[in-house]
Amino acid sequence: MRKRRFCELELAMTRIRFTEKICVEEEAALSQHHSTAANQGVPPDPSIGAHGTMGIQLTDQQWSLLQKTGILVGAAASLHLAVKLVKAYKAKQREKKEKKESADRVVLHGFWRCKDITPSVSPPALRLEVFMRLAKIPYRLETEGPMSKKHAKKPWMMWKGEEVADSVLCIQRLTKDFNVKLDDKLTPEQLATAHALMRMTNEHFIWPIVDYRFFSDLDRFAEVVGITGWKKALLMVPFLLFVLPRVKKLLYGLGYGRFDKQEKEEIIRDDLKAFANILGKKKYMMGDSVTTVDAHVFAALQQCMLFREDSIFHTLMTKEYPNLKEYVTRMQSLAFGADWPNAPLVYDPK
Ligand SMILES: N[C@@H](CCC(=O)N[C@@H](CS)C(=O)NCC(=O)O)C(=O)O
Repeated sequence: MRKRRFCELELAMTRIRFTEKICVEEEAALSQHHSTAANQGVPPDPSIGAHGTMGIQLTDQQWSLLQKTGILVGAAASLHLAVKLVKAYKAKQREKKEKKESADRVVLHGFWRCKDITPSVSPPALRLEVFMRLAKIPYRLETEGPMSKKHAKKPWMMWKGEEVADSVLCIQRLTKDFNVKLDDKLTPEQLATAHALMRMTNEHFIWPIVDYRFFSDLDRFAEVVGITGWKKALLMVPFLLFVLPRVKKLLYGLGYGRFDKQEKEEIIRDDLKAFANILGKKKYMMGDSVTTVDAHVFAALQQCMLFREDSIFHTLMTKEYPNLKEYVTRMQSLAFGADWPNAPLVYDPK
């Protein structure tokens, strides 16, 4: 829309410039004719400059240039509009198909798989997918779709013809609709602890992960998502120019981005120590049975294991708190089994 207005504005400006140029030329020709006529003592020829500054006479060359400009601008605007219409049509068709499909299974809008490494580099997308596997809910992962209409983020899901944004809201909705009993044995106090743990994981611990990923070892992240060689050179420029400044601003706004390296390492250590102490010798966060909060905690801790071996996350989880590394392995096999890490896009527990 903005581009079309810009094209129209360009066309109008071209016309104005043209008119101005021709008016100036005509005025000059007219005044030269008048002064020559006066010098010669003859009356000026009324046919010269008959249209004055209002009647614009274009030469053939000027007309043809104006027409060509108009045609080019018109063609570009029509092409832009056509592309927009085709995209809108395709999106509508996809939505229609997905609404139908979502009567029987969830369509999970997430990110691409990372071959031989991890099913997702997005903690929220991974937690939703893990939850569906723990609860045996059939789904299809859609990696090419748009961001959610409501939050402009991923993941989101199409379920029963409805778009549900936000992984936590998706989990709550599916728990209700599928009558998921993962947390049924938890006492109100345990439920509250699980809730606090879920919030700490999703609303706090996520930021050290994001910060480390983008500002301490971006090369490793590029490697994990399979962007290497010429693709990396090509994508790095827009990423450095547009994505990283946005993330930096976000982290600064949250406060985490204002800590120095040593302070950040203290925060990471304290959080991992808390996870390790809550887990203790248990198999899962809330006991020996898996519960919903494990989907949240696992999705975050698994991402920490993707960092290089000499990273603070990896070192702590391997050497100081090895129960966390074992937990990640246990959860991986419980949720994905043999599908780890190259899980198929469709999960059908039947
Ligand atoms: N609270 C949301 C967080 C989702 C989120 O932040 N997703 C990231 C990708 S991991 C995203 O879409 N970012 C794009 C953006 O913020 O523009 C959830 O749990 O689903």
